[in-house]
Amino acid sequence: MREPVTAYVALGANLGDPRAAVLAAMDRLGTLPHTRVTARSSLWRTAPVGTTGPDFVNAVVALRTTLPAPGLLAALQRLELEAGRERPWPNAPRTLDLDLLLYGEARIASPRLVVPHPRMHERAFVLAPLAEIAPALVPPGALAAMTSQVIARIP
Ligand code: PH2
Ligand code: MG
Ligand code: MG
Repeated sequence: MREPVTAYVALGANLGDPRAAVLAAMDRLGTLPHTRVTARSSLWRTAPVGTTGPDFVNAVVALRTTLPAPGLLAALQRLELEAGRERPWPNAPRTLDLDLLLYGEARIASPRLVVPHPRMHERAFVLAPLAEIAPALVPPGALAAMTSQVIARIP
């Protein structure tokens, strides 16, 4: 039996009913084999970064899992497909995006998966929800340096 690992997954959507999609995905993550959801951030409404289109709903969850990282990635991609994810062009509006941010202390650089997520520390829509559930993982001052990114916690 493998040792359980704490992994962090970023959720995002800006097509269809983003709020419902993100909430449903949080529940679905808890049904993955050998996996529990141990923390959920609030939902955040965020302006698109590096792309155009509707505002996003973003969130982050913590998982405790014994799935290996490639198995977890495959499960995330399956959930995206089940939510109707299409990829007509890079960063196109999407019904659901699930990004593996961190997998324990692992550093992974394979053609299919890079962990820690290479852009997570530039993105307020990742750091704000991550700070709610794992403040120690967000460098002090990081969010304050991103005030140009418009985000609001959904009450
Ligand atoms: N995801 C991206 C690119 N830009 N902007 C916001 N606000 N939220 C996202 O989830 C997001 C983005 C690439 O996956
Ligand atoms: Mg993404
Ligand atoms: Mg993605």
